[in-house]
Amino acid sequence: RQDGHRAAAPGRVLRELGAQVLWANWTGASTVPSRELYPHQWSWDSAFIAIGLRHLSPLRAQLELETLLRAQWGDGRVPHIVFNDAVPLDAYFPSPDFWRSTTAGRAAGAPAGVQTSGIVQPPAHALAAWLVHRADPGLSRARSFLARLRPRLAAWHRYLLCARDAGGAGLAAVVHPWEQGMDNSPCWDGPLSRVEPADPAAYRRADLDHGAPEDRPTDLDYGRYVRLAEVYRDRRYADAEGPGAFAVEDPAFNALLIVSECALALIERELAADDAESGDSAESAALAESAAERRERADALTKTLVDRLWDPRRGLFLCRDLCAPGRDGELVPERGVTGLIPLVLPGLDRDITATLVRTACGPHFGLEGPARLVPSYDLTGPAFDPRRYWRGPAWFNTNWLLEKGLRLHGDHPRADGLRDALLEAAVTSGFAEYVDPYTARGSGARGFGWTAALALDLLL
Ligand code: 9WN
Repeated sequence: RQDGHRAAAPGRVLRELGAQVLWANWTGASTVPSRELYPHQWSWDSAFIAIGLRHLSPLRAQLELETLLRAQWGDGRVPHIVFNDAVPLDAYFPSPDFWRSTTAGRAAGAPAGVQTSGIVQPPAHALAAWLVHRADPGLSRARSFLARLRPRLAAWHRYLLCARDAGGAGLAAVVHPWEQGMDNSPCWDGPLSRVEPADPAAYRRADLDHGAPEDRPTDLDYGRYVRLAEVYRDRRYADAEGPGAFAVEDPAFNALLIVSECALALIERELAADDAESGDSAESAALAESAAERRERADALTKTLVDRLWDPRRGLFLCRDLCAPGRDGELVPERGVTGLIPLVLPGLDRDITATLVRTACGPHFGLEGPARLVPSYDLTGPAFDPRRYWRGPAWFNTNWLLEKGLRLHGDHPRADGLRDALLEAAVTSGFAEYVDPYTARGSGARGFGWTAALALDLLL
């Protein structure tokens, strides 16, 4: 299937192939990223998958988000993995017995009826919920989809904005590279270097049963991931004691939080209008006020993002390593695609958006040549590797976000070019997990959930 469908695959063929992937990965209540490599539900994958699934089945797209949010913890966190009990324990590492959500997670309010991880992933969910609602507002109202999800989304954002404000400036910090979602990005090499790796004999990497070692993070990276997760678990997932050995303010994570705050404001305005229509004026006024506060918060957070993470010299946002020496830690001098993602923000200064587009098109990311898709890391950087996961390959979710950002700021020709390149790479690679940024040759899993979903979204 890999190279069987050429660039000009008509929309109908692409839609059918993308739908086949999403149907094959559907488990009855949610979608796995990949049957082999990732056989459970992942948090930000589900958000992107719901955005595509809404075009095929608005009901399934609603269920996708509902299933994830049912696994929310009492403190508001949405776990990065919701485990499927029917899958053998050794199919994925770390498995539920590692995270111990129902015991170690109890103090933080982990739910009893489902096993989850204890860390989070980027908050794209309110954005997804809004888009899913818009796909079929009648069905959404009939199932009270937004009304049921809103309190959960609000608690999720509150958790990130309060419990995760490790830097004290208002931005959310991630405490593990898996939380940011770009696991082995060179942006983490510095912050991770202080982490003592766990003993490799104490665990088995199930990912290497399905993924080529040269495509995946190294054993040294894994040792550090495991150590960080163990320490957080053994502290019972408590955030109040302050960050452990790793705490980073990340541009993409916070940009998605801001975009989702704006989406949650739209959700609240919609619900306020419904309440006004049904005569509940007190509830309607409360929702409208909350929506207005969220808009203001989104503007304030955008300013903070610029103050704390913008690097005018490099022309992109950087990660802030909060555990580095100094009162505010230090900016990490690596160019990762995370630093371009704030292009999705509606409230960014024109100068900054123009600079971000220049950076995306320039030698470091090569959007106007030589790259076909925007790489995950600086093409000229010392750590660049076109095969290894988040150290160079191009990913479909980050490119989809950049396509949205270009379009939002009125750059339709570039957005069209990126969309066409994404669609071509998705279909010719068999909906690969990631591709070589120069050749668009696929690597990692095939039939990958968000690749199919976001291609469907771009088609329509
Ligand atoms: C760890 C599921 C996830 C994505 C991440 C991606 C990868 C997991 C892994 O797969 O991470 O969470 O086992 O490598 O880096 O972004 O959500 O697709």
